[in-house]
Amino acid sequence: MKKHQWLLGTAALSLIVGGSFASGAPAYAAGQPPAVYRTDAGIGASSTASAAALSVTDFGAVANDGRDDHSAFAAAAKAAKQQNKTLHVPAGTFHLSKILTIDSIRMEGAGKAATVLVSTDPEKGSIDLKGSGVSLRNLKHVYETTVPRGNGAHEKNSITVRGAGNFMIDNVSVNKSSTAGIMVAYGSNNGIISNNTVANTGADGIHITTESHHITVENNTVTAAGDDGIAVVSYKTSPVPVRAVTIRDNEVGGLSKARGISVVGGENVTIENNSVKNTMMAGIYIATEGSYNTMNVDGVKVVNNTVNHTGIKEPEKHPNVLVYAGQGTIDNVEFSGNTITNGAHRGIGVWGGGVRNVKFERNTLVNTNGAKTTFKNGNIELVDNVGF
Ligand SMILES: [Ca+2]
Repeated sequence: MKKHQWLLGTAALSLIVGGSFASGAPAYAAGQPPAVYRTDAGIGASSTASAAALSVTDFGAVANDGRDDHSAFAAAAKAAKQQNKTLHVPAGTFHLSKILTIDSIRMEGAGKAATVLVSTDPEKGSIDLKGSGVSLRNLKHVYETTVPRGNGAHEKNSITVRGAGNFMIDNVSVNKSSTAGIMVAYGSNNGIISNNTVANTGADGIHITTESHHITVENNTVTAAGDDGIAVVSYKTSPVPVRAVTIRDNEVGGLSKARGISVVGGENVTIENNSVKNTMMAGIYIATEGSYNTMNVDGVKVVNNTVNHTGIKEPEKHPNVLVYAGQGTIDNVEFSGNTITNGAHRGIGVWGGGVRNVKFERNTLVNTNGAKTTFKNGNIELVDNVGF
C-alpha cells in the first residue's frame, strides 16, 4: 500500500474517487508518471487543511526567527512516518543546522518561493530522502554558505536520494550547494524529478549514479552548475550500471562549467526534447572515461533536442555534441531529430577506439566555427541529416 500513499494527500482525490487505479497496482509504471504529477505542482498550501497532514510548526518550528528548526523538523518527520501523514511546511524561512532525513513520507511546502529552508552548516546540509514513497515538493532549499567541493561528500549536496523507491522531487528550488544539487544514488529507483529549478551548485546539477534505475528527469531548469547540468554516471565499482533513465523537456545551461547533459557509463537512457545552451563543455556528452573508471555505454537515444553554443571552454574545445570512448565500449547510440547550432568551436565529434554503432538520422547541424563533424571511430550511420 505504501506506493499509493502520496496520491492520497492532495490533488489526486478525483483519481481515487474515479477509481482510476486498481488496488495493489503501482502508482505509476516505471518511468511513466501519470499526468497528475505534472498538473498538481504548486497546490501545496491550499490543500494543507487536512486531517491527513501534520505541520512542522506543531513540533516547535518557528518561521522567520533566525533560530534553528532542525529538531522540530526531525520530530515532525518521525511523527509523519509513524502516523502515515503528509508533513507540511508553511510559508516562511526555516533554518536547518544538520542533515534532515525524510523517510517514506511526503514533505510539502507552500510553494518554491514561499517556503524556504536554509541550511546553516555548509558541510552537513543535505535533505536526504530514503524509504518508499518519499516525496519532497513545493519549497526552496538554500545553503547560507558553501565550502569547496573537495571530496564531493553527499552530506553537502542540496538533496540526496539514498536508495529510495517510488520517490518524487517536484517543484523544488535548489540554490547553492557545495556539491551536487540533486544526487540520486545507491540503487534509487522508480523516481521522478520534475519541475525543479537548480542553480549555482558546486558539482553536477542533477546526478544519477550507483545502480539507480527507472528514473525520469523532466521539466527542470538547471543553470550555472559547477559541473555537468544533468548527468548519468556509472562507475566500475558498482556491480550494475545506471539504467532506464529518461531525461526530457529540461532546460540546461546558463554557463554551467562542464557538459550540459551527459551519460558517462549507463544503459537505456533517453534524452528527449531538452534545450541545452551555453555550457563550457559539450552540450550533450556520451562517454566512457578512463580517468573515472566508468562502465560502458549501451543504448542511448538522443531525440529532438536543441543544442546551441556549447563547448565554450578552451583548450578542450568540445564540440556541441560529443561521443567519446576513453575506455571500454559505447554502442547503440542514436541521435535523431536534433537541432545542433552555433558550436563555439566545432559541431559534432565521435572518437575513441571503443566506439561501435552510432546513428545520426534527420538531425540539423548549423555550424560555422571549426569542423562540422569529426567522425574518427566507430560504425557511423548517417541518414537524412542536414548540414553535416
Ligand atoms: Ca526558526
